[in-house]
Amino acid sequence: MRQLFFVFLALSCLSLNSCDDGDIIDFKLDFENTFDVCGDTYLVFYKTKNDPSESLSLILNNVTLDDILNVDDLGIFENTYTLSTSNPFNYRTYSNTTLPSDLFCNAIPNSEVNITKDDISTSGTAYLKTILTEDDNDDVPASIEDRNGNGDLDDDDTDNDGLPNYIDADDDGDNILTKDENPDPNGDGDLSDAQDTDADGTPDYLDTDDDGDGIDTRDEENDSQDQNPANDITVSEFGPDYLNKDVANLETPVATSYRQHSITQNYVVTLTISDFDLELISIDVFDFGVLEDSSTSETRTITPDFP
Ligand SMILES: [Ca+2]
Ligand SMILES: [Ca+2]
Ligand SMILES: [Ca+2]
Ligand SMILES: [Ca+2]
Repeated sequence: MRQLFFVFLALSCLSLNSCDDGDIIDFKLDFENTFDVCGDTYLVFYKTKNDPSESLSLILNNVTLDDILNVDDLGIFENTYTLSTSNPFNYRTYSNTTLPSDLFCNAIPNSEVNITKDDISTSGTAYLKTILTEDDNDDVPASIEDRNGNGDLDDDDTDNDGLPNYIDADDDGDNILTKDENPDPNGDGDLSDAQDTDADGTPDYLDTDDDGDGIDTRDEENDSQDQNPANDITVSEFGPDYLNKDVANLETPVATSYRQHSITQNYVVTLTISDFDLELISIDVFDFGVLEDSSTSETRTITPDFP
């Protein structure tokens, strides 16, 4: 847990702007560096703690979760909001020993909640920033998927299917997932031991003809043409035909489609509140932390256009 440390000043001290050491109260707010969100047509960003029970919350009207997850082409959303009576920032204390999980966003407030202090700021700004990162979870580190090594992940597309390698779960477009072609058998991040069935110097995950029999892997579907050559086995003791150079069937229909790809999406939403006017907290910039919400982890699927 990251401990947030504030120096609290008595209100009289703030107004006079001159206090001796005896007026400064050291005060620790033991909130986590994460926050939650709820609401539909408006959002409440909040964090709570117990012992003693306290909450920090920010309401933003006319903002939805979809809005703040709607990133641009660079995977970024950012916006600054002005605090007001309809966008207030609150610090509250409670006499309750523990706070209920449904403290906010209830049509009917929980009658058992007893607020002992409600400190509110209706001035200042809130800055929200969302950064989306995507990954193919293919066991190949993103740095290695930057095959031309220029630091730009978007211009590396080994199979030219429109999906850059770092989000392409089938890098050679052979309809066998990269992770199933054993790019890193011992999982140490060093791909020099990547599986290379035909020993042609091109690891299987980048080799369109894994057994070197002259028939492309994705065309070795002798049994079922379902964009999965792994389940086409003519001789069981030698495994799938795409890894068996002695099975090279020219009669099999060639592939006409790529398999569906899954791409995981992780949204990191951060909130910073500045220049607010709370009676109890004197700080110029408050790092509210990182949003923890199930909506920040998604998966999208795509089937690349077949050449
Ligand atoms: Ca690709
Ligand atoms: Ca990949
Ligand atoms: Ca391959
Ligand atoms: Ca074969």
